[in-house]
Amino acid sequence: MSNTVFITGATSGFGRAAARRFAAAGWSLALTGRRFERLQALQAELSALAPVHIAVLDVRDADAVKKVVADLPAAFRTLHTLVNNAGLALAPQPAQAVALEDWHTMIDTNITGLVNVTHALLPALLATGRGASIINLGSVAGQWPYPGGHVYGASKAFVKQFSYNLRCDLLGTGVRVTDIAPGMAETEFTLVRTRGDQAASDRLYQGAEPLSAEDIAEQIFYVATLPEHININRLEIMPTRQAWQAFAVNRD
Ligand code: NDP
Ligand code: 8X3
Repeated sequence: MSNTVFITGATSGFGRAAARRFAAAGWSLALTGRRFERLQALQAELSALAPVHIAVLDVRDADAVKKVVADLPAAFRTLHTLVNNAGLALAPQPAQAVALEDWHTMIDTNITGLVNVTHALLPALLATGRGASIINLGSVAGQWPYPGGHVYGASKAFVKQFSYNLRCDLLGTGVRVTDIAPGMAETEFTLVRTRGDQAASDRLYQGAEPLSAEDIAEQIFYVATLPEHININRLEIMPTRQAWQAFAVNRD
């Protein structure tokens, strides 16, 4: 029987590219996201390569997460890898200009959603034991501060620390945990962050040779298929053209 991967946010970007990467290797796919038409299209595209189960899921809804997990068909219940990918940034403005609702949406999705899914799938991962993986999508924003990062970066710092702490508790179970922390990658991420401003998204990536969704999917697949005795704790990846700047100083 093939290995099974459960991916959140499979309708776009890293999640969709990861679905394609695992399908190419013949893994069974449990794909979730809020946009049903995209899930359907992906299922139609990948079904020739691998078994594909799709389920509409908003990760913020703990009851819905439990139901999707309970309703997994028998063939998808022996879980090898969870890719906790669903997430978003909103409001690139300074903190003092951001609506509280946007902060709540990021916390509800990137933190609450991620723990909802992890909690619901931990029993299946523990049943698999050795070789199973939880792969969480963090970000460079969880490690390095920048203007406009406010709650987004803080939510990804949670992902990093939660991943490390899970490692401690799962020691001895065989279940691995990795925080994959990409830098600038061209997906629908900036379109979401700017609420649909395609020109702003294009400007950000133009000439920067950003990471692609496929670049990150390859890293996700790499982590999931390492020998069972290897755990990558955190994998931070930037485009060659991206780096840090000096501290900012406010002078009179
Ligand atoms: P995209 O916007 O292309 O994809 C985001 C995915 O998350 C979509 O499939 C979306 O699906 C899903 N999603 C968003 N909210 C929810 C929700 N409430 N419930 C379920 N699914 C949801 O962005 P990326 O592929 O770039 O982002 C994927 C992850 O990687 C995110 O966690 C992001 O923070 C992180 N990341 C992105 C970087 C980048 O530069 N692109 C860099 C570092 C990290 P749908 O709308 O159908 O629900
Ligand atoms: C997304 C990458 O650099 O916009 O997590 O924070 S960045």
